[in-house]
Amino acid sequence: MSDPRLGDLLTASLEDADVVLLGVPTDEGILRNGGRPGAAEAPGEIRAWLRKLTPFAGQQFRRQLDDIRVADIGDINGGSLEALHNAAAQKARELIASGKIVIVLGGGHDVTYPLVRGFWEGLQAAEIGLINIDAHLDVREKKNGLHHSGSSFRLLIEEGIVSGRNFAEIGIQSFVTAKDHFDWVIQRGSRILTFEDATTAHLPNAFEECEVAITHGEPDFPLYLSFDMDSVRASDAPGVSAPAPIGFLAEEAYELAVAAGLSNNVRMMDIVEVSPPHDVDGRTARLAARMIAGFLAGVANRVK
Ligand SMILES: [Mn+2]
Repeated sequence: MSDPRLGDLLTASLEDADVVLLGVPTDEGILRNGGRPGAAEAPGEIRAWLRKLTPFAGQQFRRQLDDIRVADIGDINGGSLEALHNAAAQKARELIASGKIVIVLGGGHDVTYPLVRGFWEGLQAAEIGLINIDAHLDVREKKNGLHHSGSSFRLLIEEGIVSGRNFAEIGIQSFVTAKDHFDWVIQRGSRILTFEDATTAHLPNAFEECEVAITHGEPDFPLYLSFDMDSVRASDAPGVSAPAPIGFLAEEAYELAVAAGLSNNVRMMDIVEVSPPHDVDGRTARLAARMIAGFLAGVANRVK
């Protein structure tokens, strides 16, 4: 009997791959934002759990993970945070321009700013859509002139990389969000689906509702999904920089990842803020690994 593992399957060459896995290990942007470091260890830890999973997504799926080709091209390293961000943007640009679906393992949430910039440049599309699943809005201003883990979405909108009407945030929580920041996002014409709003609906429907809203129902509207693991409640995801007592269940985070994988529009996804030194029994990294597997199952079963 054969019992293959994803570790045996994440071996496609970059040229042949449908999906590319990339790590951006850094927690410098979290430190700049006053948070707890540790996210620099996340890509290695998430990969270790991912490699142990089987490619069998379940009988509810027509195709399994061995029906797609996935290349793990390792981590981006080096230098100052700005140098790392530039290298990440360059890599995202190249991979997206060559038609790959890209999954990025952060890193703090600051990495989303250069990655979306690279995504936009690589596509050479007039417009892109962006969904952030997060407890926080992450639209703070720079600190001392420097970008940090709480400012990615402000920069992306202010620099015109994403227009406000093409941006949505899902899972935003009470009492960790400044009203001025909330108002700023709404004034940009963006959509906020709070944690309370999102959990009243079946979550995959909430994702699709946001997708339809920000892509204006147009087919082939390229979409980037950013998933901050602190949107999951701390009992299910203790290993993050900013744990939250309230948040999505592990199952809900998994279902959101599957929904994103199934969407033809989603060309790139990041999972950020996992912090292995604060984790309990690898719970958070294991959940991130399951979410990546779920996203891959969705990709394998896309209806083209
Ligand atoms: Mn965030």
